[in-house]
Amino acid sequence: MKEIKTLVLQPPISDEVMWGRFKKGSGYVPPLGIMYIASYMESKGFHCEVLDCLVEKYKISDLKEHLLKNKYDFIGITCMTNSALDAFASAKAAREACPDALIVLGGVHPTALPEQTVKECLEADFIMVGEGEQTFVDLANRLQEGKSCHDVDGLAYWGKEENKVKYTTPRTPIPDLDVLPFPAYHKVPMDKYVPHVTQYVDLPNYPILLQRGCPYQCTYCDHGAVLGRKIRSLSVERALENIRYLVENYGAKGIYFLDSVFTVRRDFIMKFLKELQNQDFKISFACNARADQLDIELLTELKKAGCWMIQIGIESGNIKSLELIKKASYSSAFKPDPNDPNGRPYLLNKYEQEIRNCQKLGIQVMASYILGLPGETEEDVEVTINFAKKLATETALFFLPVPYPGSHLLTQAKEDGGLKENMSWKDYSAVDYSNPVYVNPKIGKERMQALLTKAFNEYYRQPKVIYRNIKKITRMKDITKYVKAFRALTGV
Ligand code: B12
Ligand code: SF4
Repeated sequence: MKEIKTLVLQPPISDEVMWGRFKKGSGYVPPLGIMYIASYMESKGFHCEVLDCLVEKYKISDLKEHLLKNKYDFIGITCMTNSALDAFASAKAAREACPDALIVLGGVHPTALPEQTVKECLEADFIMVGEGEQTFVDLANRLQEGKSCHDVDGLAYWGKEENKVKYTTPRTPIPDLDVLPFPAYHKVPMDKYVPHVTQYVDLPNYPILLQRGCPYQCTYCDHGAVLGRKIRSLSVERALENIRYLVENYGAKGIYFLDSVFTVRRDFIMKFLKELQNQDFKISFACNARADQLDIELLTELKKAGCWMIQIGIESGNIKSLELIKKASYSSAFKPDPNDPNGRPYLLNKYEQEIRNCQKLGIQVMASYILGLPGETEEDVEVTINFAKKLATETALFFLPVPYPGSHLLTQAKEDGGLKENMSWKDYSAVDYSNPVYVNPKIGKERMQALLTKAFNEYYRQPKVIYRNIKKITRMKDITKYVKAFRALTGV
């Protein structure tokens, strides 16, 4: 049987699209999605290379040269919305360099918009919808056996005879994550990965995913499209094994848990944290969480296990906006708090309470906010900026609304009348607002951009934020890191 030569790749993406105003501190994270595909391929007996054009700082010409030199039979390209044009350009380069190769596109963007992606990227033979591991292996098997690929589950493609987009049976998510090998760390240059300066305290620092899926329905997020609403977790044993593997083989001192909501399954995470505390290695870690799920007991366990930072999507200081974006899963969260003499809504009080708990325990918080959501006025944006300033977390990130395909925010933005027509995928950058996809009609583009700059400038010039960050400097090497972070966030 013919041995097929396979590559999965992350396309070259410009720094402007990737990092925009955060360019000065830009960093790189191993692309776990395609690394999972490569290791799964390997576990099924296929050789599969991984090329991360971002960390290699490849331009499209470098990619083409690489493809010409290596002549692959099977090429998979990962694709997010803001960099969809880069993924399409990579597919074109792949087609030119390896004309007979099977070329497929997968990831969040094709999953949200399979029909459109098939039509926009005719160089790709197939678009893969959903999780890619099994679909990719099934295609490799067909290719090796010289059989047709058109009956493999989880695909969309252009039906030449019917002259329309056709679909195969949808692929169901992998139920047991323990069957997956660890991502193919050995296929990427692990020593080149240094994350964004705000995302670590100790290096080397690598990402891990313990759980896939998210049951929440925040309207600005399209996360559910690929990984689904149902939570699937590694077993605690397997999760610890993955960390140990990174510690022993790559000297990891820090971990970033990429799970959309690390604390979503309280029982699982409590058990995991207790076991982590008993290990003979120590790591510092950061994770993503929702404030409405936190409490002092959980935070204490997080701290004891080595958590130095939690990223929390606060998003707004306006309760009507929090309700619009469905930021809580229960409606009482938006109502006045019965225990508050001033009748402030429960969710805002909960945010403040849990941020203060983090501050008490010495866990840093990176809070993110969206300014100018549909329906908001300039005054509402000021309310959010002031709420952020009151919380005074060590780091705050301010974004303008980006209505991703597959998200309900897209409908909300359309109804609001602010969604741009004839936009390009690169306008979806969440950090470069030169040509935003959505402009709040009550505020206007120039004012939205000005408010964003104002938010960053006012926030990081607050003495209590500066003090809180300086207090964290306990080692000489932290000074350079904090200067870098300050410059990255304020753009000075
Ligand atoms: C880590 C991460 C990053 C990292 C690394 C990204 C990377 N390439 O791995 C960094 C910091 C660079 C990043 C940047 C951005 N990110 Co990000 N990121 C994530 C995060 C938290 C985890 C990604 C991950 O590893 N998932 C786990 C793996 C297993 O899933 P996966 O990557 O989706 O891959 C599976 C499938 O999609 C599929 N698949 C993926 N690629 C391919 C390729 C082929 C050929 C096949 C067959 C299948 C396939 O198979 C994989 C395995 O099952 C997700 C949220 C999440 N929890 O998923 C957001 C997320 C993917 N990011 C998002 C966004 C918006 C961004 C940014 C635009 C933010 C910004 N800075 O402005 C940029 C864009 C970067 C870009 N490439 O263009 C959105 C995507 C929205 C969209 N439609 O594009 C997400 C979904 C977050 C959200 N909830 O909105 N991100
Ligand atoms: S923003 Fe986070 S909590 Fe909300 S749906 Fe997306 S992944 Fe889930």
